[in-house]
Amino acid sequence: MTKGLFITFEGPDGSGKTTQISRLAKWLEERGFAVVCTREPGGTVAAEKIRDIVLDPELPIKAEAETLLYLAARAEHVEKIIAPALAVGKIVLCDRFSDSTFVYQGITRGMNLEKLRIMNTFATKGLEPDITFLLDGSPELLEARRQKRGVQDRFELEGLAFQQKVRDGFMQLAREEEKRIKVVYALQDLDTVTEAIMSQVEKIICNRL
Ligand code: Z5A
Repeated sequence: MTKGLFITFEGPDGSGKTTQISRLAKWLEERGFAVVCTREPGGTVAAEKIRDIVLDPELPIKAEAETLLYLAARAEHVEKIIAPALAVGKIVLCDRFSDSTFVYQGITRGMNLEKLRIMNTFATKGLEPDITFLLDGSPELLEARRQKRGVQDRFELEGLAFQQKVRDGFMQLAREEEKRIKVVYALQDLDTVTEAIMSQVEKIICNRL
């Protein structure tokens, strides 16, 4: 492929994004594609430092400041990692991106969505994913997975009502952008989820080659 492919993974915490990214990366690499796996907030030294701040449950931050920190991390990440990889034809698999801002800071925290979209475009210079996999599942069942992990970040401590708002927010975005955002039911066995994702990626790659 001459132009890279930008694939993002979204969904509630613990929905299996990280697991599916590593499975998809392995599958793509075995087929000879150059893959970059990355995450938000994070991906660069500065953005990882911002990650430590925004996910610290003992460091309360106002919604406005939190939003700006996520966007600052994204601006760094796009400029230094994502855009350069796409420019040389790599496939970028990113754990969360702009949709998380629209759901967590916008729909869930109540920041104005239109303003957020404008600020986000400033941070990304207009870069949008080619395809997004939304790993969806009921908050109660995902909560059981999260509890197994132990350590909780700022959002994990918010409770089930918050998680339901997050789920509804992602589904709202999926309805608005059904061509880009593919909903995959996360509470199936690992292989079934992976196959659903791989078949969509295969279709896109075949159309690009
Ligand atoms: N955030 C924001 O507010 N605004 C923004 O703009 C951005 C982010 C970019 C980042 O958290 C937080 O930042 C996030 C939103 C906010 N907060 N929340 N909530 P993070 O990066 O620390 O975590 P996360 O992205 O929310 O999730 P995660 O911990 O990385 O989980 P995951 O990647 O979705 O799941 P996993 O680690 O692959 O799987 C979780 C466990 O389930 C693990 O033990 C797996 O082995 C198991 N698993 C996965 N799939 C299956 C299946 N199919 N069956 C059985 N078990 C499974």
